Amino acid sequence: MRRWYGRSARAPRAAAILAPIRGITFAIPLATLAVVACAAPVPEADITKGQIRADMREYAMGLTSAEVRGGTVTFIARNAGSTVHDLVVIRTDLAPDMLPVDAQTQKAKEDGKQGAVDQIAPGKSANLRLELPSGAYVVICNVPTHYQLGMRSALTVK
Ligand SMILES: [Cu+2]
Repeated sequence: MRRWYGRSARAPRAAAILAPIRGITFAIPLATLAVVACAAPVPEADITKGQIRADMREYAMGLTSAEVRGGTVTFIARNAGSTVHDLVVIRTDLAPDMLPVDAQTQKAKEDGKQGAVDQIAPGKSANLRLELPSGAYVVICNVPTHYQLGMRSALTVK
């Protein structure tokens, strides 16, 4: 008898706890669908016109081309991630993962910086047009720690 009473007393409590959890698991797939449906189309980048799209996410910097001819180069900095990112173009002979990092700011040193776009919100794109002479470049995100976490990519201007 004791056992029976014990179970029946607990049962309604368990149901009350489960009800909101069920609501959450149902809401998450719906929210994901809404975000995907509203996402902006991926901007086209035509390398024959000197256009390179930089796809930024946690924590990678993907370039649609690793080589481009010298002259006017347009970077389409696209934040495909879920946090704010920057795009910084640096002319350097150092390997992409060898830029010195400032221990205080946790940012890579920007010696040789050619241009930048700051604070690109998730889902947004911004264009950066630069005149680039031939040489070796590294394209990075310099939000503190993002460079070290892998947001860097090599670019050769021919
Ligand atoms: Cu970043």
